[in-house]
Amino acid sequence: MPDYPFAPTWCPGCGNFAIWAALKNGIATTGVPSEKFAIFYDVGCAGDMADFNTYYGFHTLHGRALPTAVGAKLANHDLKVIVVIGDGGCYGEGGTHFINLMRGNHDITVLVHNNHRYSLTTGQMSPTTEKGTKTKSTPEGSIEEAQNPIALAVSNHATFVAREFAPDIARLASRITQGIKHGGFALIDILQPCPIFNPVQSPNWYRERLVKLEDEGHSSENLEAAWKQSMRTDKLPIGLFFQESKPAYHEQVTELQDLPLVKHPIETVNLTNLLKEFK
Ligand SMILES: Cc1ncc(C[n+]2csc(CCOP(=O)(O)OP(=O)(O)O)c2C)c(N)n1
Repeated sequence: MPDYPFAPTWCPGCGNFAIWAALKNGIATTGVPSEKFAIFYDVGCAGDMADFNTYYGFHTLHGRALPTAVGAKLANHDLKVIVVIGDGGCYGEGGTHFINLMRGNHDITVLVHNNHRYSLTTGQMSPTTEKGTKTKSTPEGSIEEAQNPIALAVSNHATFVAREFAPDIARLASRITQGIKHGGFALIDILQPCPIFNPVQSPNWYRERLVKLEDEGHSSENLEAAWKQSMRTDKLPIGLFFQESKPAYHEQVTELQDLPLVKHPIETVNLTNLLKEFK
């Protein structure tokens, strides 16, 4: 039996190694003690990070890392809450949760390990797979159009929308720090090479297409410009598409104004009067 935490089981060359390093670095740079973090891991190769980390956390299934993280944040909003999830989990299985977390501006940093495949299940198409791609589940080429998560987030009230490239660890780490400090919903869609189940979208494939938003004169305060950048097909922009400051969900709940829910005194509730209302 190996000592805990276990050594990573990811394949050689997997982008998850870089994201793992960037996450730990990004957390450390916030200066917030690590015991103040709670990380919610989804199913898949991305979520297997649960076995290799020593932060507080919870390993969930099929997109449910998102609502579970919301529950934890509302129970104890003193925590910094992070979700580690694949593109299949976030944009497919948990797609409706994803949409509603953005609408609520829940103060959660969502790291989507976007390898454009369901990789743990050995490379089936995911919502971000390009139309026409041959995978194990689409031997004649996928029929559906690919989802555009950045455009979806920009148009659906997300208050922090970023895309980064996994192998650029230092840049990703500082974006993660920024997302954690944002104080509202933060999406970081991370382009993650998967050399085994998606060898076409290799690090070099990405490098030929990436442009940095800051080199394009982009202002992250401009929603319309963020939309235009998110819809580009000539290049693949990385960086901060959009950020705005708005109250987070827990800041708008009257009962949570004074104290986190877990610190509220537990009082004996007399159910008699309450039950009378149902007679
Ligand atoms: C009920 C159930 N349905 C389906 C699966 C298979 N399954 C395991 S991981 C996964 C999705 C992983 O894809 P993604 O979220 O993109 O993460 P990745 O593995 O690529 O990091 C699926 C569908 C399962 N384990 N249980």
